[in-house]
Amino acid sequence: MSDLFSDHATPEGTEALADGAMVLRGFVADDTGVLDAVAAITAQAPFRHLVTRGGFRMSVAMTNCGELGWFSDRRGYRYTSTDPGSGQPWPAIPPMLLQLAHDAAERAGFAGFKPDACLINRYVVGARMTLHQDRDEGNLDAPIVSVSLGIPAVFQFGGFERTGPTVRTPLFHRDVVVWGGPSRLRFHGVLPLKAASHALTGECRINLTFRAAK
Ligand code: MD6
Ligand code: FE
Repeated sequence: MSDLFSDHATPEGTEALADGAMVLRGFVADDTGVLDAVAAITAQAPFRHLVTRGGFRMSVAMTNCGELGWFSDRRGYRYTSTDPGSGQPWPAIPPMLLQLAHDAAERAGFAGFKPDACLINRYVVGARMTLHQDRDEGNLDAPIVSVSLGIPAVFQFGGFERTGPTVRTPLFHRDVVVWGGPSRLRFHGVLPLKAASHALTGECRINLTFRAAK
């Protein structure tokens, strides 16, 4: 993968996916710290399976922290300032997660990233995310920082239309994808998870995506 864009110099331990999109391999130093933070968030705002506008139950379970949280129901997709399940504000983004997102963005060349939304996804074996664009955010100049923990997944990314060629890369425990600039609106998805187990998460994958949504 790293010689796909061999004319683009990338920092040590990083792999360019496209112009403005890269994987930072093993970037998460404190994996248990991140998972403890996720556990504290889900104690307040539990994982749940959202439905799409079309009425399909998503295979990935979701929750959020931050001033805004991503939500979907029969009325469609949107960001909300409260958890529709409880009526309470989404839990705040813990400082250690803000720091992680900021540092990953900086490492990828996006200085000063201050996310106000963090979508947390939980995948079990067989769960997947079909090709989509992340375009509901107010600030498309800011990148997205995406943290992978637990069992591996295959990330799929394409161009600016749903159809057309895609490239695939595995994402492992502690990898971070940073995605912005000219790649910010690329279609991407996650293939159905294969059976596996991880010492810290069991048979699941936890993904956190940090955005500037306001
Ligand atoms: C996932 N990630 O990795 C889903 N979106 O589970 C995303 O949808 C995503 O990883 C935008 C940028 C990076 C991502
Ligand atoms: Fe996405």
